[in-house]
Amino acid sequence: MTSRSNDEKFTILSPGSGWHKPLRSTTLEKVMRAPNATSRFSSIPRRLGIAGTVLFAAACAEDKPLNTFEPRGPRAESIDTLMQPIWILMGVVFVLVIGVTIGLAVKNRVAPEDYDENDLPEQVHGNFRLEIMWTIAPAVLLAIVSWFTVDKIWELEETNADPAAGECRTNADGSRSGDLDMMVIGQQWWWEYRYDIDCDGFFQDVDGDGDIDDADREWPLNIALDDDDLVVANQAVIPTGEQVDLVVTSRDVIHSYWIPRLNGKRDTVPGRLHTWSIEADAAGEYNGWCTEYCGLSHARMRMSVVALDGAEFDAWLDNQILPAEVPTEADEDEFAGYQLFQQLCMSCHVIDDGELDYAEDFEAELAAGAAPNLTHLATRTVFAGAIYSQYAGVDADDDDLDIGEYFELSVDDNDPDGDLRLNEAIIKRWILNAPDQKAMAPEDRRGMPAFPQLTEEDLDHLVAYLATLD
Ligand code: HEC
Ligand SMILES: [Cu+2]
Repeated sequence: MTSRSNDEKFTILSPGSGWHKPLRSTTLEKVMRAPNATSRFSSIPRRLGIAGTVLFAAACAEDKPLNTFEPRGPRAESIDTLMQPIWILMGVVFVLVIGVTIGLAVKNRVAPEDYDENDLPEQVHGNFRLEIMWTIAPAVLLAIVSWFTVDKIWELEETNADPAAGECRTNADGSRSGDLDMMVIGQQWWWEYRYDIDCDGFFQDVDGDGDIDDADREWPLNIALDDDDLVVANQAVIPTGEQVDLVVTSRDVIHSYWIPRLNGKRDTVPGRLHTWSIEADAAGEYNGWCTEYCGLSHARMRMSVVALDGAEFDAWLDNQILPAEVPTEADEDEFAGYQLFQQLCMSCHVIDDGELDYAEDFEAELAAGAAPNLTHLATRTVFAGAIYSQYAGVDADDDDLDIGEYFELSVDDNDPDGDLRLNEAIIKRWILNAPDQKAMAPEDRRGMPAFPQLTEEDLDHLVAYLATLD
């Protein structure tokens, strides 16, 4: 390396030379003396002002379904309580560090007319006391923060007590006791929920040794999962004011489950069973978004959790566990739709008419292993990874309606007293060409294929049939 001239060395140290390459002092002087030097710097506060206003305005949005700062359940609340003082602490540290830095720079500024290129700052080795201080202070702060954080992590891991024998969310005599356990299965690019309604866990005795143990859980999910559990897709319904314990996992790649208003995130990892929980204080719809990049339609993999008050939830559950009704030949359209569905759709979708053995009847048809269970499709307000509202009230002919609009509408559409019907146009469009609505790879058995052969009449029949699935 060639040695630099004195001039160059000096320039690196000189005040104001924050540019990424050393300027020769002559250039520096030119910049500092340039007539527009002051206006150049005075625009910085203005820019900061604009950036601040934009950030502030963005935070003022009315509808913030993904806002962690507006917790709606004890778990999210508890995270928020931890986060608030940490934000304040970080704010104080930020202001102190930046303030002192700017303050010192301003204090030691040299006016251009006093600038003397031979006036070197005093060369010091350092300040031992200061250095010790700013090593210890952050360490102490971080230790305090981590103490409370680790404590919170344990707290968030707490699950409900295991149900006593014979005590279950839905007892055989119709009574309700015990807590609700739910399995969440991430999937490219939608969510499956399994309700352990008989309180025997999510797995079944595959090897027939009279015990549900790790050996049973090691089977591929499709085979290991309990046939008797209630299976729904994309929209989970939970009772308000009750902690619902979750077991989260995935059928393909790593996803992450996150309903910001109800709890933090938990990754869903294939082959692993992670515990988590959600709880909502009040009835309503709570939305989330897959937060681990999972391929093509990651951005369109949302979640919807609807919390209903106790009695309403029980009614919902009573209905969900009923098998789907098979239309009779008297209902011509529905019956035609049913037949079409059997031909074209049953290779992937499950509609449980009471006769079905989930594990036996559906070998892994898709690489991903399954498609949404449609048994009570019409009782959900959303479909396709919760990106579309299923209900009319949406302008059915408007192709340009964006996701945000569907999203807003799906909240209102959840009104059980509302005058709702399936949004036929949107569902037909989906059936006809799903990959056009949501990027998928059906040729790689990930997602739903298009059915260009279907006529308008076929679609009418299919939708008539799907509408009976309530
Ligand atoms: C090759 C497998 C496959 C076939 C065949 C198939 N689907 Fe699908 N279907 C899927 C998958 C996978 C999804 C989930 C796509 C997503 O949201 O990412 C889906 C989603 C849906 C949904 C939305 C459900 C929800 O809860 O999100 C409906 C409705 C639907 N399909 C109807 C049909 C109909 C009607 C047919 C027959 C004409 C059909 N599907 C054939 C795989 C299939
Ligand atoms: Cu995902």
